[in-house]
Amino acid sequence: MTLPIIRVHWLDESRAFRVLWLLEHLKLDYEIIPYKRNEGYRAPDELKKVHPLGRSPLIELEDRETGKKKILAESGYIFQYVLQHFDKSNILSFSSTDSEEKVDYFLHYVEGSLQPPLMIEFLLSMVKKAPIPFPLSYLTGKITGKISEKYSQGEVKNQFDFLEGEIAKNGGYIVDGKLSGADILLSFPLQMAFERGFAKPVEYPGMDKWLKTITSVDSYSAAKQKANAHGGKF
Ligand SMILES: N[C@@H](CCC(=O)N[C@@H](CS)C(=O)NCC(=O)O)C(=O)O
Repeated sequence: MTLPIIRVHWLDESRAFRVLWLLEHLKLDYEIIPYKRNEGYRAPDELKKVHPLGRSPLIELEDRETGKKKILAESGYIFQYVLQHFDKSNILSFSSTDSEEKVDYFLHYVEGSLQPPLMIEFLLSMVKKAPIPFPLSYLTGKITGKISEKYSQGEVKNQFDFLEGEIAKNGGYIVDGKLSGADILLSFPLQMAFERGFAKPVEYPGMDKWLKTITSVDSYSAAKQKANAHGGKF
């Protein structure tokens, strides 16, 4: 089967990095179409010409014979599609259906359950850091602190405890003792959470070790190099 031309609409400093890593790991040829964040740290408007929501990642698949193009959005769906259609030598796949189903679950879990409380913590931290004059800063500090305390902080802990347990049960990986698309997709929110101080690596030694292990593969460095060559700050 001839593979289509794969183009990644890649936003710098974003979760789109995982798609580069996935494609590198599967040794697929692909092109990168880079976008820089604007002064408000949002994606530039050009991305809306590719998909109405204007978010990244997006992948564009072009049939080499007919020239017909397809745009795929949503990281979990992009992963599922790429793994299903392009991992023909089963580099990241499992022979067991149960394991494959677990991977699918995590591909939905990352954006559906893990990302929302992390996003809330991120937004609250931005408000805390904003140059708001006193006494308004006192008030916003109290409100953000309460939202974090009543919901997002506890929810992040809930998610992290769950993932620490999964890694312990699965031989140091998310699913059944080997690197899969689930590990690659989970890497970004967990790296960000540690970097931003929403969780501490010492409290999650399994996850800390897991991150070091999975990011030590060649495909990770190769994806970083590609991102850097396109002006990436990662
Ligand atoms: N659920 C989507 C989220 C996509 C998304 O929000 N991407 C961010 C990059 S981290 C983005 O494009 N942000 C720019 C913006 O919102 O303007 C996915 O999993 O792909």
